[in-house]
Amino acid sequence: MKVPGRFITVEGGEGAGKTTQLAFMRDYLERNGLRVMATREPGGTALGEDIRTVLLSPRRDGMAATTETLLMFAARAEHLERVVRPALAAGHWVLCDRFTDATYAYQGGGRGLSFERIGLLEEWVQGDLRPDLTVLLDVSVAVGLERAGRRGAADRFERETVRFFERVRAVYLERAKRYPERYRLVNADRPIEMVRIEIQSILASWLERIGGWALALARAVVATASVTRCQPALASCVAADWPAWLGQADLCPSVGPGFVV
Ligand code: Z5A
Repeated sequence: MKVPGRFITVEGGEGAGKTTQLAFMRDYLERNGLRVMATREPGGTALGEDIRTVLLSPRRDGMAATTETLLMFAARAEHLERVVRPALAAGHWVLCDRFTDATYAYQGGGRGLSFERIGLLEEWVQGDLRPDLTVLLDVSVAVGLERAGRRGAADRFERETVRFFERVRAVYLERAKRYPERYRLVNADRPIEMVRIEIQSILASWLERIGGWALALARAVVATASVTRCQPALASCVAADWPAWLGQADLCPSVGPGFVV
């Protein structure tokens, strides 16, 4: 029987609060009896994290938009093959900080790469895999940049202009309108707690909607899972623990088809 893992992505501009809210989301889903794996893009695998370092390094200033896009999808291919698909197949609910919507927003909107080309890569790398739910934290550019600015040295993206981030935001909003079934739009200009409460209510009604046998089966999977050596590494992966988790994943080459319940 197919195990009902679900794929949830969190998107938003610079400083939208994705990392902060993703930790709350994970906690909420786990309290609802679900097995959750949190991850991020670009990254989520040892190779993906190396690619991320290249992509974010200010030393790579001036990287061609095509190169940037292909690197995003190279990291994604690795992430899907080694982490996301196996986790979904094993019944995990995968919570991902950014996914392909970010490519449409940043490389499409921000850099001006054609959406058709991004669509071709999406088909090639993902096949028919798309997020089941995408929470878009919409933050005004000034507020987001101010928050991100508190963090110290800016990465290669954070050095972009306000107009770049306005284009990114516009594409996210267009996509939210275009895919209302999948997207939930949240005003992230508000305080952390208010955003958290709204996301919790979104998750609650989404769980309610899924309901029935799918949710019961997902919970049963958690209750009856026979834990393999690799599973704790996946299950305990939280945004703040990426380096630790990646270290463990490296020790677990069987995170993949051998990852079974
Ligand atoms: N990128 C791409 O171009 N194409 C792609 O396909 C993909 C990614 C997948 C790295 O992503 C870069 O990769 C990203 C796009 C590009 N570059 N940019 N920009 P990332 O997600 O790792 O990097 P990020 O967007 O820079 O994340 P971030 O700045 O860390 O933002 P965040 O995770 O959304 O925010 P946070 O860490 O939760 O919060 C930031 C600070 O604000 C922190 O001090 C919080 O306490 C504070 N905060 C959060 N929420 C609030 C609220 N509501 N009120 C007040 N303060 C808040």
